[in-house]
Amino acid sequence: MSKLIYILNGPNLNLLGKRQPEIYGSETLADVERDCIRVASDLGLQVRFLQSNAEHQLIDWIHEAREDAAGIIINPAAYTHTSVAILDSLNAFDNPIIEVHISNVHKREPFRHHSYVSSVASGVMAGFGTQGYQLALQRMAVLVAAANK
Ligand code: DHK
Repeated sequence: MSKLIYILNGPNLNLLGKRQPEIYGSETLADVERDCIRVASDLGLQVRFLQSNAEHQLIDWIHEAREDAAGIIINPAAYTHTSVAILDSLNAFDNPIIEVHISNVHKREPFRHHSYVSSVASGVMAGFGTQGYQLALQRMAVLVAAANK
């Protein structure tokens, strides 16, 4: 059976493609989901692709992932820079975590340079546009295979 990867997206990412396209590009979140499903299937993985503007909902999905996910790819969006609660929930997840940012947060305002999530992530993708999700899935496939050796 193919392993399940949760791909979680935080606040405002529902507006992807419409919001600040000069920063986040013109692809919609539905486009990203479609590409992730295709790449995951080529890698022998399954994805559960989710977005919420609510911190508690992201935390509930992270708790749910404890039951059935081999890994989590998360773009916590603005919660990256503020949420100890999301960090705590990720600390309760035992499988690999990859953090994704569409933009290069290090090139942007100083408040975006700190991430609460990075301390628990195996790796961080930033500035690769929406392609970062596909690159994260490729890396996740390697981490999941290594964990099952
Ligand atoms: C998305 C957001 O909404 C911002 O709050 C983060 C992240 C960066 C991104 O690049 O995907 O600072």
